[in-house]
Amino acid sequence: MRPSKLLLPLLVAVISMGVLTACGSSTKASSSPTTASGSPSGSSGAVTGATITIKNFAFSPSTLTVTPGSKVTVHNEDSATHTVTSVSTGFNTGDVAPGGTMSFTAPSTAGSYPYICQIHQFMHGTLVVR
Ligand SMILES: [Cu+2]
Repeated sequence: MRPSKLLLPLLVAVISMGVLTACGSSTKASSSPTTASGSPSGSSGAVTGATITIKNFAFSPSTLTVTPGSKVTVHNEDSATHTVTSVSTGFNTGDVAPGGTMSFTAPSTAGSYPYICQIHQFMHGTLVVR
């Protein structure tokens, strides 16, 4: 009876220590989301030369179909600044100056992505990814 009485507290101590350290290390790991907004601008193997042309406060074509992750060029032929901004999260060219050209990368997930001009929100278009 003597050896077991000595062993038990030791066992409990070892087990509790192990549980404590396991708990502490797993839950304390704070996953800080590093907002990496810098997308690599390496244009390697352009898929399709899809282009959205803005003219007379309208997107042309109004519905553009591209492959996932392909590069889309936006050309502004108006005398006003426009943007191509997806309604939900997806893409945003930012300001495209009159006569200017911008490009963005299409979403990698297939779907229908409505977009607007942030400045003239009556301007609507749809990017279809498939
Ligand atoms: Cu506009």
